[in-house]
Amino acid sequence: MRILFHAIGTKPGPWVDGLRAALPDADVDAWAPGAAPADYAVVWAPPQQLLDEQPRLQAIFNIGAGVDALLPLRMPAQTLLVRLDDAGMSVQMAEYVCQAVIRHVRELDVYERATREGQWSFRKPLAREDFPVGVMGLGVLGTRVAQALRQFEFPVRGWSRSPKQLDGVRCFAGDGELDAFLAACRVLVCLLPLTPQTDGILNRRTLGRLQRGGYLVNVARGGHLVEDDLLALLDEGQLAGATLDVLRQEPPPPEHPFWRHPKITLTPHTSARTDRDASIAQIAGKIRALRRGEPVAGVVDRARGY
Ligand code: NDP
Ligand code: OXD
Repeated sequence: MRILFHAIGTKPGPWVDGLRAALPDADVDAWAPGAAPADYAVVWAPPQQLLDEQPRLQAIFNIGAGVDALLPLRMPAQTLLVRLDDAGMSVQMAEYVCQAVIRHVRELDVYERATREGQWSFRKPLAREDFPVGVMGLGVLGTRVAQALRQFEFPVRGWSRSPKQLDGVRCFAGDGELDAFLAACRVLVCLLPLTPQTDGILNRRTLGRLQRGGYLVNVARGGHLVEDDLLALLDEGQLAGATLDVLRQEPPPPEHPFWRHPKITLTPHTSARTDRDASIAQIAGKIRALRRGEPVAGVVDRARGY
């Protein structure tokens, strides 16, 4: 069995060594143009050339949860496309989103600014019941995030494509229930995959339906957000602020208004990082299962887009 590794912006050495250790009977190499035919590829945002040169791949393992960079590429219909499920990401995402929501509701940024200016003064605490949080996307990550927010006793709502039942979470489903979901939220967390249906879904119309003084946490993909609409809604006071981990262009150009906007907290696509050891263990387990002819979790439905 032969495996190729290629991930843009990532040194291949530790991944290749890790895959060799996890699958001692496999021949594992970093991909280079003209590489000998392989059975599996482990990738992040590969070039079309890799797929064109490797038409016999049985499965392509994406070392992330989102497959939006892979789906536009040409590949044989029978090649399985497999995403990471969780592999250490959901706990990180829960930490990140909870800190963003808590930071906003406890006004920690206001306190930080005040103490830096030498002020030691208290503010009337805000009630978490006044901050219903809506999680868009109740998949592997969204479910864990919704459960973590419940632990802090926030009212939690969720929205997904198909109906869900989650303990303590008021669930909405489908386009028909989107407006009712938004109206029931003051804080909105985006954990949707980027697909033709969800591209630009965070826009003036949808964000304008949140309860006034709303707050946005986008940890999914920059393509979900219409950036000018966010700026306008912040100026108008419809939204109180936003925490953005993802942007349409990463990094944004130096003149981008988000860098210095007082109501926007920006992080560099770091809310849930790929955990190399956990990912290698998961991918190796799936390769072993496929070789035994067993089904594996996390196979992407290409028509659905996630
Ligand atoms: P999943 O595929 O497990 O879950 C996706 C969820 O979105 C599902 O609940 C699905 O509904 C719902 N959904 C999809 N399309 C629609 C739609 N048109 N309308 C309503 N709901 C929809 O994904 P994950 O939870 O694993 O990951 C979510 C995204 O998070 C990734 O695609 C990636 O873009 C992003 N991500 C960002 C990271 C970062 O560091 N910033 C790290 C990791 C992931 P249903 O359940 O009905 O299918
Ligand atoms: C992912 C990501 O999708 O890192 O895993 O954004």
